Amino acid sequence: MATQATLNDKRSVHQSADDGVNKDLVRLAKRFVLFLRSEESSFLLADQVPKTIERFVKQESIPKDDTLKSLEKLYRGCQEILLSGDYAYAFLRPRIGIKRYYRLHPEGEDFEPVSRGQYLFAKDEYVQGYDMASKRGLVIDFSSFYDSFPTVVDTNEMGRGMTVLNRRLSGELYRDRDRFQNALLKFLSQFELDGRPLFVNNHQMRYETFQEDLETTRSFLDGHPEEDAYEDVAHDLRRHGFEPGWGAKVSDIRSNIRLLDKVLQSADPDHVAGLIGKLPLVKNILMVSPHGWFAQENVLGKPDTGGQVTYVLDQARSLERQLKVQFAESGLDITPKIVILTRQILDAQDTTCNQVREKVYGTDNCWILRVPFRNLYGEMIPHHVSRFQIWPYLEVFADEAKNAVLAEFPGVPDLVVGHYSDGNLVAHLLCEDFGTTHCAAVHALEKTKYLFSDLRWADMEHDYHFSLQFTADLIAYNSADFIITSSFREIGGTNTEMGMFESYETYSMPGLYRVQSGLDPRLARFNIVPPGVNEEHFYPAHEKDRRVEAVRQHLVESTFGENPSEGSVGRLDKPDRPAIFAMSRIDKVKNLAGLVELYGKSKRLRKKANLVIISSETDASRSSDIEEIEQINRIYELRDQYQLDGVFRWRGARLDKVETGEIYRVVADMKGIFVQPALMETFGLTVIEAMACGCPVVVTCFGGPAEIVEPGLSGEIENPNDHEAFADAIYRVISDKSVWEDRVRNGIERVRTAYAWSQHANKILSLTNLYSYWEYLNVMNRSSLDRYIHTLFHTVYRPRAEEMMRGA
Ligand code: LCN
Repeated sequence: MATQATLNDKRSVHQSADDGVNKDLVRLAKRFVLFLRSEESSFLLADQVPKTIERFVKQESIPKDDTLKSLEKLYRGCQEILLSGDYAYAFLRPRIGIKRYYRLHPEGEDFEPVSRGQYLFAKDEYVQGYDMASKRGLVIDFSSFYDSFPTVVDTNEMGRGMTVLNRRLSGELYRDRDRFQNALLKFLSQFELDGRPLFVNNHQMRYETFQEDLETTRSFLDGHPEEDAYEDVAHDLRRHGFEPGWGAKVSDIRSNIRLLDKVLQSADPDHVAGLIGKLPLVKNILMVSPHGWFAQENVLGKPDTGGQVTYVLDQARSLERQLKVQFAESGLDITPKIVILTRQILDAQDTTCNQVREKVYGTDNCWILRVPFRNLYGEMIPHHVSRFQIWPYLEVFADEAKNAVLAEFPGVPDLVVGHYSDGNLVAHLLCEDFGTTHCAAVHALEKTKYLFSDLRWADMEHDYHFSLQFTADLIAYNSADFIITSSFREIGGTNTEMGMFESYETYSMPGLYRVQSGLDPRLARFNIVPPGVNEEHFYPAHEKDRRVEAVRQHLVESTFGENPSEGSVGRLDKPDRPAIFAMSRIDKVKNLAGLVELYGKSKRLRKKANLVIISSETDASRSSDIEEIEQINRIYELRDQYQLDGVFRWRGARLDKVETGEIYRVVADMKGIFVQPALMETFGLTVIEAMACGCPVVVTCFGGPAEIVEPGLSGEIENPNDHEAFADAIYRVISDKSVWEDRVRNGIERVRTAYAWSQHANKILSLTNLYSYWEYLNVMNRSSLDRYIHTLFHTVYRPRAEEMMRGA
């Protein structure tokens, strides 16, 4: 089959003055390949390519002429170069959304385009040798299922899936007007409340007959006082086929019915979104988040437990709030219900993770529901299981959860929101049974976090089990009706960095399978829906009358004082100096050790400010997590190496939400700064929380934080591997009062305008309605895709999970 890559790649990889082969460039590229062979570097990753070219130029005394410029241009954005067999292969990604694969033979006259399949073969050959690589194996290719599914053309529209889908499908369907009009009426007539129809009654399933009723109703409403309630017009509306749900007041009912008329007549995508997106179609929601420790207190900072828990709880609260508003505005007396399904951990330590049911604080009807993991013999697993080890438990968990969930709702939920890879796999299994719309929230994809996690999966399998996780990702994210991410980068990356989802498009796990088309980041399924901040806890430091003095004082003493809380390390000689503050788990990827090192190296930072870190643990002997132990030990080494006594405080604590908001404000009171130095961060909720509290931020350039912060305006963005640059950025802000104040002001404003939970919840509800609607019209031809996904689960995922369980 001709893949997209071969079709795209007909044009030449380079251009010369006469538009023919640029012989000088090919010659130079071949010399570069010989140089690689002599260096014995047979695999270069994106960040190594420019450095290697630099070395090549220096060592080989390459003239800095136009040919060299062309070579540098050719390899700009190059993701991989590998030497395999006689050839050198390159995966070029000149900009977002564009991928090309080429190879060059030492005696070749030009670069040769290769298909994705050939490229993956070369990678396998590189890892396994020719004989193994040429054996028949499993090839995964989802592309044919999406032949008729809308994709974005302009890469700027990546992540605006709903807009693209609406535009395409509205246009297409309107060409078949009859079908569109009747289908919309039929769609609306399927909703009911306690056995009574909503919106339109099922006598109104044909537009021809409905049209007259619509016109009569419109003029009837036009003549009615705007402030009258639904009850005043209910009888007349019903006579013409209109049931409750259009509004609580005549003014709302009138504008919604006008909109319905417009949609039926024109299928304009904005009207479709405006009408269907706003209708109260969802009342019961299931959220699935088995990841980490899930509870409302004492869990943040425990292994695998951070922003996701905060996100899920706040999302549940905001969804309930918006559902209530929606029902009130539509005149419907409905109490929505939200259930968060997570795992039960019997050895709950100081948490409530052993409780089966728990009410979510500040809600009327949101519940946490816990179901245990079980071993081969059906016995409960009492302890927490790391995110890398949970794969064998999920199918049985989903089966048991199914009955527990059904006991919570009157029927099946109207929407299932899966969270992270494990939650989305379970959400997929449940939705297969329920037939419910599946919204997938991502939080993190591990693939780009770990170098060679696909190619070298076999070496890492014992600790990480990526074969299961990446298969689960392919299954769950292909099966979800729509995917929400917090940032663009998660989908399409940047001009130099691959998007997290993009990395699932074409990859190989040698010996397991080759993925020729896994997840296409251009599909109109991806929607950027950033989270918000909880305004109750995260508000600016200058709002003094909202702050609780006792909490402030306690935090000052326990974090900065002479007698800090138990588990704290280090002394502060001048506790009132500005603090360079960081707070996170101690995973390697969070890079707290990198922060200690760059602070230790910078004399002027040490002179100006203290380094203050809060993480859940400071004592390696109390941890059982390998990465955590390694990182803790490394921080102690660095503390000694740079003699940080007197300027470094490391507090081992898990703060609750009240304290978390207040600690950022305390840091702001001291004219300090919050830093986020992660080597990769999907979004970075802590960044928006700190900004909302009036704490300036310096953040990593890798991942979501770089999309939150507008550099030089609402914060600074730097490469945390470049210690000097990162330290300079911190210094710039803390050493200049006006810069500091400027960042505070702009940071607060940025969060206020761009990150609100109410917007988030509204968007999810309207996406749910719209995707369910298009799905209902069967424009996506899902059944063959579903069968392929089902096969993948049963032939790849399940046997591997069973094998892992037997080995556990
Ligand atoms: C997981 C992460 O790694 C963070 O970057 C996010 O802020 C969090 O989940 C919430 O989505």
